[in-house]
Amino acid sequence: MTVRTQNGSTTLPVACNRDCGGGCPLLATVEGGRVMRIADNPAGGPHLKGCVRGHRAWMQQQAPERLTTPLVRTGPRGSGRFREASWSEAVRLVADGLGAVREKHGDGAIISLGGSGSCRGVVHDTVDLPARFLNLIGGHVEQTDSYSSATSRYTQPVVLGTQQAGIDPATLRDSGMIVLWGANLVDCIMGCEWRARVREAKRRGVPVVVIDPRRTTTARLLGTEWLPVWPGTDSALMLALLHVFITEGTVDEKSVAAHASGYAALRRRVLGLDDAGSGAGGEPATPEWAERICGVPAARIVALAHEWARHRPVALVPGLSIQRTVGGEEAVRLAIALQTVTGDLGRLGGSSGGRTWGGLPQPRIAKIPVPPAPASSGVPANDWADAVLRGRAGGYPADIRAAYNVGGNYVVQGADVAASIRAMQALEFSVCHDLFLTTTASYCDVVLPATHWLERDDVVFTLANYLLFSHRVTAPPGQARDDYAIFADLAEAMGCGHAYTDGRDADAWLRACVADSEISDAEEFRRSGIYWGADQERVGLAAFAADPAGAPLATPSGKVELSGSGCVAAGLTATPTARVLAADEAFPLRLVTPKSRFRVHTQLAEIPWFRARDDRALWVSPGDAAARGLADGDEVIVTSAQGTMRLPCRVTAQVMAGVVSLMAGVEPRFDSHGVDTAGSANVLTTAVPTLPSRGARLHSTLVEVRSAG
Ligand SMILES: Nc1nc2c(c(=O)[nH]1)N[C@H]1C(S)=C(S)[C@@H](COP(=O)(O)OP(=O)(O)OC[C@H]3O[C@@H](n4cnc5c(=O)[nH]c(N)nc54)[C@H](O)[C@@H]3O)O[C@H]1N2
Ligand SMILES: Nc1nc2c(c(=O)[nH]1)N[C@H]1C(S)=C(S)[C@@H](COP(=O)(O)OP(=O)(O)OC[C@H]3O[C@@H](n4cnc5c(=O)[nH]c(N)nc54)[C@H](O)[C@@H]3O)O[C@H]1N2
Ligand SMILES: [Mo]
Repeated sequence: MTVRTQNGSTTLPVACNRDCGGGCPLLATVEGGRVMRIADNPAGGPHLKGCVRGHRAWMQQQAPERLTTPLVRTGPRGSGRFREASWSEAVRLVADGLGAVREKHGDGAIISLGGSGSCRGVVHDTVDLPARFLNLIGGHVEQTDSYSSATSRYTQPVVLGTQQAGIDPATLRDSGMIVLWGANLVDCIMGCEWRARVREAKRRGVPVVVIDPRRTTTARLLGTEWLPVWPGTDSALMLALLHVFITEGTVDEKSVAAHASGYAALRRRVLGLDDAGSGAGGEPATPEWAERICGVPAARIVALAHEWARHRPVALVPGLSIQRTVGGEEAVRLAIALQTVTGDLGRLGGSSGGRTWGGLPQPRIAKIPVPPAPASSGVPANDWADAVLRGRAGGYPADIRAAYNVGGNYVVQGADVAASIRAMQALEFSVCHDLFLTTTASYCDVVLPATHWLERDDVVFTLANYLLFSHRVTAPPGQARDDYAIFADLAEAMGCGHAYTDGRDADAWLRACVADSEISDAEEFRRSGIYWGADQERVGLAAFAADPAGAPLATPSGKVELSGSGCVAAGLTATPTARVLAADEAFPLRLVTPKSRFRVHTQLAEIPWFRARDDRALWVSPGDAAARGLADGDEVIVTSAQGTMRLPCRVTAQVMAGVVSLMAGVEPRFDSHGVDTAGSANVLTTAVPTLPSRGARLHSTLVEVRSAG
């Protein structure tokens, strides 16, 4: 379907089917079957803008390193030695490998890994396609939650009774102040409308406070104030803000009585009137108390609280980072508590403090269905390696013997690379679909070449109230195939071909999904590339905020559970507490491992244009560098309880004292002593989860740094 033809080139709507969740409406210009350029689709309007990862996605699609044939492992696992195979041989080997594991160990000994690769397609979805296949062949161990948001997904329903408590970015038009709490919207996108809306608010004179241990691009470009905080200690800062609100009469007592349960206990705790106190020893959560725990000067905490009270409604927009920490559950509950006590929850211009993106329904459209499985069981993503290594004896629901990896590079992106490698070594059989020979693929027995999203027609879900049509604008290289087609062939080889396809190819599924949607004009959707849901200015929980008795929450009290028995039943403390990361003598520095704007996790890392701009150094603050005799560019050794790496450091005031930062997503390269020389963040992280959610704590790592010289 051609939108515009000019000088022999064709321009078609496309959209990244990627994990940043940007939902960026893009236009690809194609000449002679090759994508020449990608730009923003004007149909997205003035606020929806893509980023370098989308505008240059063709570089990934055209990369010479793309896999073009099936590969069968010939060397030891991880050696990267493979031979090429035909599709028919590769499909037979996978069918035989999975069949042998099922025969020997029963159904459900196969774990599904990955999924983020293309996780936003109606048809080409790297979470649902393997699940559909694995459930048809007897079941599998599925990932019950992701690395991204397990802690928030666990905690938010306890407090709010729902996952749907976000806001549409356009509602920032009504905000008096915006607090980006661990949210790096410029680099991470997570909804491509946010940046423009925050920028507009800033131009209007609205204060935009960025709370982050790093002075991020977001702090520099969108912020009016950077408030550095030690990672994994946000709950202390939040309690101290509550302290100022409570002691200075900012709390809207009437609104709190109508909307919240357990405020009295929270208040007692914050004021230190409880034996337990907020911290240890019944101390009140004063700004001075918090300063010692979170590194933010008490005066700045008080100033922030004052500014907050003056500029309501305040939109508190949390990143996912604050919950990917030890005690992240507390940050989730306290962010909601801040919005509840000030009365900005569910109010236009405010927010619930809960997960902001993906927190509201998307337009209705059917997806390729995942059938129920006879023997499925689940393991949280963060636990996958431990589950493989310890199985039932370790309390997991299955003894796992095989891994099916689609759209993930978990050996690199999972916490604790050494444990992940041990887990991959322990498997009897493993298979991977990917576009590239990743580290994870190098540990698999069979690797199958998959297509890029530019090579497929699909509808892409966004985290907002619109859908995107993404056209197939170019052909895959060599013999690369869609994951759907690969699974269809495998299912056929394993005797459930028709059950998998229902007689449809991927395009027929896409037509069926679009037909089963709220989109009335499918042709127009394909032409413009965008379908807008009815309301673009939704405020989650608005009905509850307006009428708490008439539209109660699905919590035991029908209200926001600030504290109480519902929290205890979920394994949380009755009242929120400062459960924080505390540095120790052996490892006095706190490491954060955020996302690079030039990568999607491990993707794009080796594409020359991106590689040239990528920052792979360890950020060290000037004070911490001086204390260790480090100069900018020096090679350093970084150690944690998990591992060791050697890499250059960057001495920069963009990271606060006491914190070091290394962007996640680099493939490890070990020297003969087992020291990573590439700067692969998860060599240092631990897979010990934060409890009770069992979420990842990838931003809670303690390290020491010394000169390598
Ligand atoms: N460019 C790019 N964008 C992405 C992705 C990507 O790989 N690349 N991945 C996407 C995915 S899957 C997700 S889940 C989201 C991730 O979203 P996030 O988890 O929000 O992203 P991070 O970069 O890990 O962290 C965001 C910011 O929080 C800061 N931070 C770290 N720990 C803490 C803390 O304890 N407290 C506070 N206040 N700040 C902290 C970091 O310095 C960083 O600047 O991003 C999405 N967007
Ligand atoms: N230290 C640290 N580690 C982290 C994080 C952190 O903040 N710090 N963040 C965590 C988060 S939030 C997440 S979501 C995870 C993500 O971790 P992963 O899910 O492992 O992310 P990627 O490295 O992007 O791996 C996706 C793979 O899918 C492939 N792929 C892309 N499209 C397709 C497709 O259509 N089909 C197939 N078969 N493959 C495809 C890509 O080539 C890539 O190899 O990382 C986590 N790891
Ligand atoms: Mo994520």
